[in-house]
Amino acid sequence: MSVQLSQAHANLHSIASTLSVSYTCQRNLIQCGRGFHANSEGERCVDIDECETGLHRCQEDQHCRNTLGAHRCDCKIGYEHNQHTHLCMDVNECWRFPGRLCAHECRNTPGSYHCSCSAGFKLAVDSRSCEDVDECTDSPCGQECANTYGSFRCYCQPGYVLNEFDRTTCEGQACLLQGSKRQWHCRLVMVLPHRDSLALNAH
Ligand SMILES: [Ca+2]
Ligand SMILES: [Ca+2]
Repeated sequence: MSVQLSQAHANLHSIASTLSVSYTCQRNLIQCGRGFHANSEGERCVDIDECETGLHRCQEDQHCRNTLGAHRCDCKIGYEHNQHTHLCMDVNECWRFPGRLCAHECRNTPGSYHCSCSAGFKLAVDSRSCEDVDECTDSPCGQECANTYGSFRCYCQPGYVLNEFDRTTCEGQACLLQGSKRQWHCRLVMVLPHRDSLALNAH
């Protein structure tokens, strides 16, 4: 205890005995700047974690990040701070990175984006590339099917021709021997997709 402090202590003791009151010596409270507060011992200033204590001013769609003496409100992934509105706005990834995210088509969504493929293709496992659909696995042709990149083609066995309208049905004329007079007549045979056959008599 310094000489001055000892003298002050003696003076206080003298005054206290005169007034019949007790006293204790307390350390002066430390003064901390904005964003800081005194630690529990009152010895030093420590940072206030506004994110932990709920003192932040972040919106619900923002992430609070504590910094020394302050805090930040970061936008979530897929959003960015707009200087005019001061809000977190969705990033239109399709506009920002044209042709770089999706093999075929890109559709912007809130906070993200979605790739899709042209007809005849399906989205690959990486959710970006497009791969050919093998349409022949679903037997779309009356007779034969050939898968092609982005499409498929039907063709018919000898004696049959492909219907020029639906491009899947095979039509043929099979001549049949009928009766004892050995008369011939022909019937139109349509071979439809999924192996259903329809026979129409044609004389
Ligand atoms: Ca987006
Ligand atoms: Ca195909």
